[in-house]
Amino acid sequence: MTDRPALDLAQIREDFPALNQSVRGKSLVYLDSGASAQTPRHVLAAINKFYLEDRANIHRGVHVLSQRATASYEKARVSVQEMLGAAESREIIFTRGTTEAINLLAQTYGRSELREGDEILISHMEHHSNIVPWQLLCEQTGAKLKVAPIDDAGDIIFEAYEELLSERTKIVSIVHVSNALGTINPVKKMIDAAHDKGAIFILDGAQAVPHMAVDVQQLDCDFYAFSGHKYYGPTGIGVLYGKADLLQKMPPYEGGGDMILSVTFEKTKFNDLPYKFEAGTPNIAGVIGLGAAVEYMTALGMDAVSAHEARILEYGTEALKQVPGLKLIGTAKKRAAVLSFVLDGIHPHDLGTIVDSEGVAIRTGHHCAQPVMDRYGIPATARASLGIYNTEEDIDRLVLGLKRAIELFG
Ligand code: 7TS
Repeated sequence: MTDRPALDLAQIREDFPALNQSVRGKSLVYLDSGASAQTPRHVLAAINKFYLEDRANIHRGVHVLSQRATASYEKARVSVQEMLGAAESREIIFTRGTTEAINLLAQTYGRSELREGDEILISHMEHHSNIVPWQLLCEQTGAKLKVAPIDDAGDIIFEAYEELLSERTKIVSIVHVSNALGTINPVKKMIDAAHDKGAIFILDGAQAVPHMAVDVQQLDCDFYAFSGHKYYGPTGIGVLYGKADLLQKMPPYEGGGDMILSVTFEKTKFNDLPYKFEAGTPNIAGVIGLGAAVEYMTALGMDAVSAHEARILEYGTEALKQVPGLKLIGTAKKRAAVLSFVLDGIHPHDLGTIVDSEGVAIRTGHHCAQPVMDRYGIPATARASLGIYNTEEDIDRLVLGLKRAIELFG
């Protein structure tokens, strides 16, 4: 652990225009990057350039603008490939986000590979987008959904996970970092255990990619999904990484333009990877913006990002522990970027409203992880989630807001 932040926080905060504003008469403190992060100028400039100079459709024009747009789009794919450590750029599929990536897997890989009696294993800390697509698939195929339990701290109980794995397990789909608890799962050993039983392993990396270096080849996961908007990129864009041999044998998700080589009424020949999974005109500006986000984060260095956020998380954990009546939900051994909590006698929604009146943005609710709330016997939590631009002062402002809530309700 370094003593001084390797990130230039003043410069970073300057890079994010939205942070430099007042809300409710106070300077904004943004502690909701887990829901959606802010956008740096570098990303805004790339999107602007596309719309101002290069706007055209991709993969189909001989003219200059189309060629420029295509080049920027495909350059972004290579940037994402390098960022994830994927072997080939054709293993990077652009989707609308994590949600679409997981639905794509359920409806293509899942529907073609699973039979009645097969099993899908998830965990008790999944986001709804890594639960519901599998429930739909179970209804369609007769497969069964199994759930690995978590302990009171919010760690997966590894022995129970191992016991749930069997020859019947065909798919394991697990969150890399929990959005509701902050738990960083021990995914390498979970992946190895799943592979030993012949199952494929999907990682939901929505809350991991913004906070830590990820290497899909080193992890040896079969698929990896994340969303651009939590990674300082645009909304409406995300990524599905998949091993080429698996993607190749999967049927397409949607039919349409760009995903075909030839079409007759008798027979359509599908395009090669990655285009087989990118039907229709894609979110070109979104992809280009995501590519710029990769450039921005790579220049900062993910090790520096992780070290900075770990320091703020530790500071925040200690600060929140001092607040009377506050209970942290999620105290796993390894955590990233999330401070989820409840406060005696004050509903999380009231807490959220009061700290908002102090200019502090946090999220309250079940965070699309209702089973996590059920596990702790609570309807909701208040959640402060960190990004690269957060500082100790942001935490101090949150604590002041919480104290104000206690004054009002206490
Ligand atoms: N998986 C995880 C772990 C998430 O945190 C989210 C979004 C998703 C999947 C879905 O991502 P999407 O971009 O496709 O919507 N999580 C949150 C959150 O914690 N607060 O708002 C959205």
